[in-house]
Amino acid sequence: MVKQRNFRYLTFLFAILMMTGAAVSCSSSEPEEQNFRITVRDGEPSGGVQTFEAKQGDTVLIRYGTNVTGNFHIHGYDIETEVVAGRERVEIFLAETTGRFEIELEELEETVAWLEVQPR
Ligand SMILES: [Cu+2]
Repeated sequence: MVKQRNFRYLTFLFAILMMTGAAVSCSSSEPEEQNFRITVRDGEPSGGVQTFEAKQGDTVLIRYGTNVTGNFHIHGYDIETEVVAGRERVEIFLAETTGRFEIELEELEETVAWLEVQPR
């Protein structure tokens, strides 16, 4: 009799813990600013081709640098940024569209990074 009551109490406690856990993991986080940097040397991204991760609604800030003047193109968002050799340029935009998008050095058709936007 006593054991059964304890069991029921534990089940109840477990259910409460599960619900609390679910509530915490489902709570949507506030939009953030995500900062990234791409440095290209002779058409190759230094440190390799990285994936920049953001969540829908985040502000994305990408710092571009290159030793050869060229256009950086974020596919999907269709944002093109001309970067002059030796001069840093910053592109800021709102990550509204979810998905995985190529960032390309347009003239060389070289993938320099990926932007991955997850649903919030
Ligand atoms: Cu392109």
